[in-house]
Amino acid sequence: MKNELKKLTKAMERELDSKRFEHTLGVEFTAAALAMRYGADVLSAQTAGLLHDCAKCLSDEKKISICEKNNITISDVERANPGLLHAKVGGFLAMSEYGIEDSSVINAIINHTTGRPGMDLLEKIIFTADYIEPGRRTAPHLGEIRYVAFTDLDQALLWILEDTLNYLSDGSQEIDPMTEQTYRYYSARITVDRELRKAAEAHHVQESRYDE
Ligand code: DGI
Ligand code: FE
Ligand code: FE
Repeated sequence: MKNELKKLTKAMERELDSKRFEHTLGVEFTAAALAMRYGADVLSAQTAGLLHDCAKCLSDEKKISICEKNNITISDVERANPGLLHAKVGGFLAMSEYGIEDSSVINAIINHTTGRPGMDLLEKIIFTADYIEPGRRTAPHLGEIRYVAFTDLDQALLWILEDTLNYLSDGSQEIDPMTEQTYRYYSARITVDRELRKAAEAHHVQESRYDE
């Protein structure tokens, strides 16, 4: 199985530009750590982390043509913002190109950008790892959310969704209805833990910085 990860790592190094490949390794590593913390399958977390952005460096035309050839529906928002399709297309390629059969790994890839109501543990782990991995530099509350992610995964999820919608609400990008649905679902079920946020703010986790 470890050989399998090695093969997938080589494939990602070929498929992705170097910045995206570094990010991918960061998500793999962070997903593994979160899986250890929350009792998810570590190898599944590594596999989903490695492959989550496997379609990120394809052109918009290519992503759209993969969808059209394989009966993957494209919503109006996705057609207008084909970047969003890298998650769905990534899930498809994980199956068709990279031999992944585990549906929980495939779902975690498909839902890593917008999330979805009722995510399972692995989906939450990949969604969160994508936001907090060490190479991520400029997300709001990054240091605080890194702390919270290892304390209470649902609190981290809610904070990430809140910040993502805030970031998108400047109007420059269209909001996928799924991003809003995910936020509404979790904000109805999870009460913000103010004490935890205060603890996270006090914790002052240094945001990682590295040369461009
Ligand atoms: O692929 P990554 O950059 O690692 O991360 P990602 O798959 O979460 O994609 C991140 C981008 O997706 C980020 O800039 C926010 C954006 N995003 C998330 N939800 C939506 C969205 N973009 C649009 N246009 N609409 C959304 O609802
Ligand atoms: Fe992504
Ligand atoms: Fe990513």
